[in-house]
This record gives sequence, structure tokens and C-alpha cells, in this order.
Amino acid sequence: MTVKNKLLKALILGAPASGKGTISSRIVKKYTVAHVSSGDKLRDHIEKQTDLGKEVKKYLNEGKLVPDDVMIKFMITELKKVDDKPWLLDGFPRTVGQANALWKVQPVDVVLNLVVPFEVIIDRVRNRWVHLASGRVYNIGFNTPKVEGKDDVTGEDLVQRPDDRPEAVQKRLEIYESVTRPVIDFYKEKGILKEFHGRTSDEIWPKVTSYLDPIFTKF
Ligand code: G5P
Ligand code: MG
Repeated sequence: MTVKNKLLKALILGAPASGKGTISSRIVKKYTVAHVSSGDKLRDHIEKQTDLGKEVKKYLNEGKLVPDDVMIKFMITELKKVDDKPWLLDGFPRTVGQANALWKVQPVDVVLNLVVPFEVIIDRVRNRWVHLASGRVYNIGFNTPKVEGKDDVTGEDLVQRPDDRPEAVQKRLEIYESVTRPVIDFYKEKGILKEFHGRTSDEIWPKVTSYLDPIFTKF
């Protein structure tokens, strides 16, 4: 597909820990596009103890979805802040209700869906460390931080996500199967979904660039 004379609006979908954040950061480095991650934004609110942060904390910690009304209002407001730029949305929408609400205010052009086997995912979350302020993410053995426990850019502490505990991961995967999978069908029916299969982000990345290169050069 080609998109001319307009700002690309793209989504990245995939199960928890399928590499949405990892692939998004590579997309942002290669193409001019703003990365908007619902999970990173919510974690930032929790860290800063805002009213929203206090409201959503228990959902994130337990691996449950934040209710649609809260999420839709929050993300539509966040997207308005970047509507003069091309954007890549990560983590939203996650329910068909959210997908419908987004489609009404901003139909999207491209949807990337990462398909990674579940056993690979379970292994990854055990070794994930994050820098909360930036959303930068590390994995011991894959992209190990230069100094153990410290962010490469700021030198600040890395933390493990509370929802990376095994019981919360299990919950997130169950919710993904039952509630988020229909979102994939929503975009399939619109004819704008492209799937990328692989066991590693390095295997998936060249497939993503082959797909995105012609789309971005048409701008
Ligand atoms: P999030 O933050 O959207 P998830 O569960 O969808 O959370 P997550 O965990 O952020 O997704 P990811 O972004 O898909 O995963 O993956 P990633 O962080 O890039 O990679 C995972 C790990 O694997 C990292 O450590 C990375 O370094 C490593 N890795 C990547 N590639 C490889 C590889 O090839 N090899 C190896 N060895 N490692 C690799 O949402 C969190 C919560 O926020 C709420 C919910 O409570 C949700 O549970 N929320 C919403 N609630 C309702 N509606 C919404 N729209 C919501 N959005 C967020
Ligand atoms: Mg992520």
C-alpha cells in the first residue's frame, strides 16, 4: 500500500513481550515517526503518582486491562498531542471497543502484528529490565545493559516490571488470547493488517523494514 501527502498512522500489535517496544524503537530510529506506547505512558503516571497513575496501578500490577472508558479518553487525548506527526501506536487498541473508538477519530493506515511463540515470550519476561522514565528496555543476553542494573543513556537504575511476575504474565497472556485477539480480526477485515512471524526481534526486523521501506519512501 502507499500513503501519499498524509501523515502515516500506524499500529503495532502483538502478545505481551512479543517485542513491540523493541521493534518500535528500531522503527523510530530508521523512520521519522513518533512512538506512542500506552503501557509506557501508564507506567510513567504510576511512577509520578498522578491521579490516573493511582487509578490504574492495580490493573497493571495484576496484569489486567485498564477499563475501556479510562483508556479511550486517555489515549485519544495523548494522540491529539501528536496529530501533526506520523505516529506508531503500541499497546492501544487492545479491545474491539478501543479499536472502534480509535477508528472513529483516526482511521489508521498500517497495522503490524508480531507473532512470536508463547514459550519464547515466557523466557523473555524473566530477563527483562526497564528504564521507567524513557521506556528503554533491556534483556539479559539479548540487549544486556552496559553496566548491570543501569540505563545505558542516563546511568539511572533499571527496574523489573511488577507485571513480569509469572502469575501476572499468565494473566496477561490469557487476556491477550480472549480479549485482544479479536482486535487482529478487526484490522484483518479492514485489509490493513500485516503479520510478521519469528522467534527473535532480529529475525522479524528485516521483514518489517522490507514492508515499511516502500510505504515511507512514498511520503
Ligand atoms: P504494555 O506495556 O503494552 P504488553 O504486555 O503488551 O505491555 P510488553 O510487555 O511491553 O507488552 P513488548 O513491548 O511487546 O512487551 O515487548 P518488548 O518490551 O519489546 O520485549 C520484551 C522483552 O524481550 C524485553 O526485555 C526485550 O529486550 C526482550 N526481547 C525483544 N526481542 C528479543 C529477542 O529477539 N530475544 C530476546 N532474548 N529478548 C528479546 O501494557 C502493560 C499493561 O498496561 C495496561 C495493561 O494493564 C497492560 O497489562 N494497558 C492497557 N490496558 C487496557 N487497554 C490498553 N490499551 C492498555 N495498554 C496498556
Ligand atoms: Mg512494550
